Amino acid sequence: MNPDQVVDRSKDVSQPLDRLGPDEQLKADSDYLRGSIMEALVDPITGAVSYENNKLMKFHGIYQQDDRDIRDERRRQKLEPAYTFMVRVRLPGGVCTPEQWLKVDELARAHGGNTIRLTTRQTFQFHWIIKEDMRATIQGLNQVLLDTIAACGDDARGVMCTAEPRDSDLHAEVAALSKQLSDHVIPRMRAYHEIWLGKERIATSEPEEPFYGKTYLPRKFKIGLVIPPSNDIDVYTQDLGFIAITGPNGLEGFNVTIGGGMGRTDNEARTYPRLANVIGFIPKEKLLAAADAVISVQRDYGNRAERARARFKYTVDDKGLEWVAGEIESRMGAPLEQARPFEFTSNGDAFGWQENGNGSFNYTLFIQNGRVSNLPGESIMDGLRAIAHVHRGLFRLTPNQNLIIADVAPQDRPAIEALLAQHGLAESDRQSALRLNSIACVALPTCPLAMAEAERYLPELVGKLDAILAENGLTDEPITIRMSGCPNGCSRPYVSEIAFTGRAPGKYNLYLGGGFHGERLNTLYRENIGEPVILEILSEMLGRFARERSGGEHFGDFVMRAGYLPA
Ligand code: SRM
Ligand code: SF4
Repeated sequence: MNPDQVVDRSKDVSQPLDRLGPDEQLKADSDYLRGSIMEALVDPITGAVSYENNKLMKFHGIYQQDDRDIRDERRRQKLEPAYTFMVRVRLPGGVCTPEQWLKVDELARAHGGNTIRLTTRQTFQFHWIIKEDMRATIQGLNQVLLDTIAACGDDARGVMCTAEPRDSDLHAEVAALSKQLSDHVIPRMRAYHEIWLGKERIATSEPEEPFYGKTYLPRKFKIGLVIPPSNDIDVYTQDLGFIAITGPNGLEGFNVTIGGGMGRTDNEARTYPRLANVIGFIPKEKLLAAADAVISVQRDYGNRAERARARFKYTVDDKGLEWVAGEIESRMGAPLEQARPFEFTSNGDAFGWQENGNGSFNYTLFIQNGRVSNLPGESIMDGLRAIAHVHRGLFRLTPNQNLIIADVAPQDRPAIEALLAQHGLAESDRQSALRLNSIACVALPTCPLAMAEAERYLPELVGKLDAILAENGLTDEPITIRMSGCPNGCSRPYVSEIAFTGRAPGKYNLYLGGGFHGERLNTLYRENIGEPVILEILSEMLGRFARERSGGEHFGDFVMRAGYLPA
């Protein structure tokens, strides 16, 4: 056993299955996530897969969906729903090469409805893929060394990392660690290689999943590494976070955060968003050991009976922070050191051209809600394909759904600038600061859980709020605004200064008072309201904010101080 790897991976660690929820039995009976996916893919009778296979395919990074815009019409015509699949790539730290970009672009044009979606966790999603095209899509990704393993499912997901590479050496080191950590924590999943890549099943007496066992984790588990002063990954919303701490010689280690999460269910007070706690410091050499220790605590003590309470944040609250921290220390075989000082200043992106410490440049492109497609006057998809053909650096997807064309050598900058201009992208950041700080989840028409629009509506609402901001001289005032089509919170709304979560078509809960750099949860202000009421409320508040704010005060802090919300 690697001495840094304190969890013994040589035993099958699956929990006993008595008194556990149905998903636990499903996982246990799945033959390590194989189920009958292979057969389902070639079943010509339906465009869908069974309920069980759909659940298992999430571990492979795939979700079955149907086009909700035409669901009723299909029902009227007595047709099965228009089934398609969403495929999510695992992209640690959001880093991809131009070659990988070109392949993603090619696959999206061939199978994914001519569009790519950049997500809030720095990766690509393809939508609209039909069952017959799924293998070709995943094999295409494999050609450029991309995979979709554990992009969803009850396992440790793709690891996030601060996107902005301005302090080049530090960033390179932390980004490399996020990749190493992602490769370390994903399940072994031989099923993935057999089903999608046509590899032979190998008979072996070795345990297939020495760390996870047959039942994997109780629920999804999210990890992120962040480099202050940016808190772009919203580290306090991660199940497990690592805050980079530097000294005179660069990266020394990380403060460890545990127990963050956003999801909640309406009218279910036992579910709630929770900010992570900082539990201590680890030297950088202990990163993998610390992750193993934390994930194994959740594996062994997470709630496997009640899925709605299975996230790590509830384990932390149910068992107690001190107990969980103690268990982590004992599994690490060393105490956590005292957390070290750090400071966050924002969770947004710095747009336009920025110079790196090593003399190269980055261009951060604003991509509204992460939607890469070709729009009239703004051919984002064609433009980025053209740039990928000449770019010699990397692309970095940001946690705010934007894109950094990174590591551009000074002599290459004019060519990139010309292509940005040619495709209508050169002024992507000439927007109100509100729009530049907006995030919306996908929601309709693909998300089965959406109760209201998000991506297709927030841009319009921001346009109306922009008019109010302009009247009050606030166009350049950065305010975070996020919309999710349901309470699950995929846009991380509960740490935003202004947030909406969908309740019904055209109706949202309004939350206010989140911290500007993600340090404070917001509070429910009004329930189930439509656009006229939203505009009326925010018009009054933004007017007062413009007149009464104290120097440099952020909107989220102002609504708290002005007494709109309980202290
Ligand atoms: Fe999410 C489920 C989309 C980030 C909390 N999320 C879903 C599904 C897969 C719906 C489903 O279960 O069938 C959505 C697919 C919609 C579609 O058509 O694409 C979906 N989530 C997304 C994305 C694409 C939103 C986006 O617009 O970018 C993000 C993909 C991230 C990625 O690349 O992995 C996305 N989801 C998040 C985040 C933000 C984050 O992780 O930083 C959260 C809140 C943080 C958290 O997990 O606490 C989030 N998604 C959820 C939840 C609620 C989990 C909970 O604890 O209750 C669900 C529902 C569930 O798991 O049962 C969910
Ligand atoms: Fe779907 Fe809800 Fe997530 Fe939006 S927040 S993508 S509506 S699950």
